Amino acid sequence: MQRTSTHRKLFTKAFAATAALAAGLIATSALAGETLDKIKARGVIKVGVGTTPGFFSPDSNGRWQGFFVDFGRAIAITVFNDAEKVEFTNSSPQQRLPALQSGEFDILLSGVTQTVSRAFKLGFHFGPVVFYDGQGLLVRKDLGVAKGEELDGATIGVQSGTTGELNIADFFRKTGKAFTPVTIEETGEFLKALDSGRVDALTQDATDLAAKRTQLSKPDDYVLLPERLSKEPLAPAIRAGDDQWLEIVNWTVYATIQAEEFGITKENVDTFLASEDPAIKRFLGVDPSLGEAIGLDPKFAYNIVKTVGNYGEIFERNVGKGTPLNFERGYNQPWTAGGLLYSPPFR
Ligand SMILES: N[C@@H](CCC(=O)N[C@@H](CS)C(=O)NCC(=O)O)C(=O)O
Repeated sequence: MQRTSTHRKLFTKAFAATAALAAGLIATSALAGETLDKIKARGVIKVGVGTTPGFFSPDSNGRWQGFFVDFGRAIAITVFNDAEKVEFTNSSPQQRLPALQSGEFDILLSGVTQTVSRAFKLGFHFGPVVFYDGQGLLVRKDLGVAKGEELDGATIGVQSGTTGELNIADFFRKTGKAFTPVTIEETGEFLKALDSGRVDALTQDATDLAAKRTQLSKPDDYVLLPERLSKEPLAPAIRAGDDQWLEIVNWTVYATIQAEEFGITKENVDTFLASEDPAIKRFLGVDPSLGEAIGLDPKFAYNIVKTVGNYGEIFERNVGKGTPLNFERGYNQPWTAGGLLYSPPFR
C-alpha cells in the first residue's frame, strides 16, 4: 500500500513536470509556427474560397460575405484581434488544393471535404468540421425523376477535382446503372451546362446546389432531390505539418461552437463577463490563466463572439431562416440540441 502510494506520488510529480514542459513548448511554438510567422510578417491571412451565395461571395462593394468567410474573419481575430486582416481569393476546386500546397493560401475555407486520401496522400490537415453536408443531385424537373437511380442513361455535370466527381461514379457502379459524366472545372460553366440543357443534372454538395439553383435563369425548372449520395464533412484545410497553425484554426472554430453551447451571443457576451462560472471566466478570458498558458490572447474567444458571433449566429445570418437559402440547422447544431457540433473543453 505504502509502496503503491509513493509510486503514485512519484508518477504524479513526473507527469506534472512533463505537462509543464509540454505547456512551455506549445506556448513557445505559438510564436514559432512557420505559417503563423509568415502570416504575421505579411500582416494578413490568405484564404482560398469558392463563390456560392451564403457561403462565400463578394457583395456589391467587393467585400466578401458568407458562412465560411465569417470563420476566416474569426481566425483573423485569433491571430491579430482584427477581423479585417484576412484576404479572400476565389480558386476552383481543381486548383485550390495545389495552391494551398504551394503556399499561395494559408488555409482553404471553401467547402473542402475531409477525406483520408487528402490527409495521407495529398498531405493536408483539417480543422473541425464547420458544416455537415452530403452530395445531392439537382435535376431538370421535366425529367420527372424522384431518385438518383432513375437517372439511368442521364448526362450529369460534375466539377473536376471534387469528391462529387468520384462519388457519382461510385453511385452508378453500385446501382448498376449507366450515366455520362460531363466534367467541368469552372463554376460559371458548371451552372451554364444545366441552364443550357447540355446536361440533365448537376451533382455536388447539396447545400452548394441549393445555393447555385438560385442563380439559374429559371430556378423553378429544377429540383434538388432529397437523396444524399455521400457524407461531405466540410472543414478548414491547411498544409500538414504545422501543428500550431492547426490548433489556432481548431480552437477558433471551437470558440464559436462553445459560445453557442454556453448561450453566449454577440449581443449578450458582455453580460457574461460578470459570470461566476469558472468555465465561462476561462472561456472569455476574465480569468486570463488559460490564454496565457496556451500562448493566445486570453480574450480571443470573447473577441470572436463580440465581432462575428457564435456558430448559430454565423449559420443563421448567412444561410439560415430568413436568408434566401433558408437552411435548417440539421446536423449543424450543438450536440446538446441533437446535432453533431461538439467543442472539447476550454481548460
Ligand atoms: N466538398 C467537395 C466539393 C467542394 C466544392 O466544389 N465546393 C463548392 C462550394 S461549397 C465550390 O467550391 N464550388 C466552386 C465555386 O464555388 O467556385 C470537395 O471537397 O471536393
